[in-house]
Amino acid sequence: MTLMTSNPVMPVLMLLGLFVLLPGCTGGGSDQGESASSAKTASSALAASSSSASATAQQIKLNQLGFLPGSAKWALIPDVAATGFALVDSASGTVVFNGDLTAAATWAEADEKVKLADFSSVKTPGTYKLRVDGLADSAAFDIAEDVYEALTAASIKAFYFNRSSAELLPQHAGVYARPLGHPDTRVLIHASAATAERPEGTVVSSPKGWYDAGDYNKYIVNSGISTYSLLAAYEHFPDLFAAQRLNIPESGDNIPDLLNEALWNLEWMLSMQDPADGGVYHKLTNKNFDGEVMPHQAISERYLVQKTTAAALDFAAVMATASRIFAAYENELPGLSARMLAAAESAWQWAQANPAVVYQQPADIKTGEYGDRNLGDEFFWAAAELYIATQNDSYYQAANAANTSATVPSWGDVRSLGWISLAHHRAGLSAVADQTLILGRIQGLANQLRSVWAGSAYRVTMQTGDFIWGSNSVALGQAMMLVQAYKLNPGERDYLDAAQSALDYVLGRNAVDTSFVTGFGHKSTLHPHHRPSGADGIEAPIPGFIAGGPQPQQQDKSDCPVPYPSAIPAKSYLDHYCSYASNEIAINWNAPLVYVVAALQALTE
Ligand code: G3I
Ligand code: 9MR
Repeated sequence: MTLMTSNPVMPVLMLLGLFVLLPGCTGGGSDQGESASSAKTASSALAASSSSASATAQQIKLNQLGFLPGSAKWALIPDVAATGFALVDSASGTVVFNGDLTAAATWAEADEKVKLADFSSVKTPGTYKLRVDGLADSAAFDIAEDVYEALTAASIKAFYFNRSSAELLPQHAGVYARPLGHPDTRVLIHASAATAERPEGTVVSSPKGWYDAGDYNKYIVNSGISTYSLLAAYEHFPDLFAAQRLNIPESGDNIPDLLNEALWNLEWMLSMQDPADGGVYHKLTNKNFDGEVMPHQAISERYLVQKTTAAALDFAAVMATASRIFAAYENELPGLSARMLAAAESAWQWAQANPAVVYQQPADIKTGEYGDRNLGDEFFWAAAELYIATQNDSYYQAANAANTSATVPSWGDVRSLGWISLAHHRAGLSAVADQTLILGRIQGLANQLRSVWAGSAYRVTMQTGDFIWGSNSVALGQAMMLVQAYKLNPGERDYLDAAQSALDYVLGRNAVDTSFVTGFGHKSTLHPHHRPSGADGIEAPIPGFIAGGPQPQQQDKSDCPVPYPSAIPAKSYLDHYCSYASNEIAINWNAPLVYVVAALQALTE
């Protein structure tokens, strides 16, 4: 374990004799953040000193972890009189670099005027602070080759912490060990999903998978994009994951841990297919959301609810993707790849026969909907993945590529996942694929994002309309698309720099001066809407989860005992357990974090 010297909470705790492993004070992938942390009070106290909106505006704000030596390095400076800045060595106080600040400009999304400090040219590893006359020094941060290693590991391990049907043992989960919850071996067919073969009330087994988010339900649509994003991270950057050990139960087998973790969910997904017809149930759920209890205390009856076209297509796309990747593990997992491809093709067939079955929430079911009425993007994505996996041209023809645009991926709009896969596999595609179209779609979107970034006072891709539920995943989804453009055009460095800015944004270069990843950074999310983190009696939240992030609709405000500090889009964030609309965690928000941080590590030179 390596201690991250940049975390000022750590020395404070050591002084207090509270040596506990504060998540984020840890390094390495094997045991990060799993030891006790009764330290959250100290951490909260530190955070509280800068909690008012005006105090936040007066902070120098940057990626709280720091930077890879080769990355772009930007900091946000409040609109003070100073025109220059200094980078100082944190320990010695020696100035190592002086630079000019940009002219102040307004970022409307935060209603804030800021200057920027660019110290990208500093590549020497070390621990630094940024200094500007008239302001307190920034907190210390690192420039280091391994600056994101613990984050990459923890953001994947978060999926392990969200496993359904698993006991988390102390040797893997540390203080976050917990009894098995939701075996899901006895789940009932809901009336909405009843068929002749499986009438209402039929008992089926559908174990494993990840809890979707802060709730304990499991939704195929959201599993689709989440699992794909993890698989894509592996497919695109396998070297990064080959030897990574996450200290999960499967560590030490012959399969990379990222794939072991993805398999936990893929096995569940396979069980969500009706063997009689290839259709896929939309979700496995309680009737109502649980209270703030641990998994083993949430024992309501669970149901398989309605087969939908979106579920079938997202399932088909992910299984086709997984079949390609697990083909390399035939010895370890005999027959799995073929089984996945067959499952993908039968789900596709079901969707052909049932092309417009949208989710209709039954009256007695109150949990998440993931309802989506536009299915063109799901058809495109599934067809693209099946084409790549089978090399059968008819799938490409079915994809309707010429009429499909590129957009920032989200659970409800998955078209660009198809473009990502087509571009990645472009060298092996048959003549039917339009290579110019594929590259053009990705570049077209990335160019738009890049120009927003270049013109942004905050130097980010986020704009007002991006501040929706799960806004942090919008930033990361934008970065994923920029990464694709950079993979295609490594000469165009600003694609990568704009993607780095998204990581900077979620790790602290934002309007609330907060690292949204639990356990990472000197001022990070402490009270996520995550039932285990709320109910486990441990102060520190389970590490490695990214909060949804600011968005002005505040759909949860009547459930919150305290008001949001602001209604401005980029500042409408409430770090309180009550805030499911700004502070929940979710698998589809963590997965692009994994992808982006992995991509930056793999691609930054
Ligand atoms: O599509 C409109 C868009 O046109 C408009 O510009 C925008 C303005 O806010 O709203 C968009 O709709 C939003 C939709 O998400 C798509 O982003 C809705 O307002 C918003 O209420 C909706 O939020 C969803 C939320 O569930 C409530 O249904 C989130 O996307 C979704 O991530 C979230 O998912 C929940 C699951 O249901 C249950 N498990 C937890 C999970 C995370 O909170
Ligand atoms: O906890 C639920 C969260 O996972 C969902 O994203 C959210 C929106 O569907 O709903 C949360 O549950 C709340 C419910 O909607 C309203 N009553 C309070 C619940 C939170 O405790």
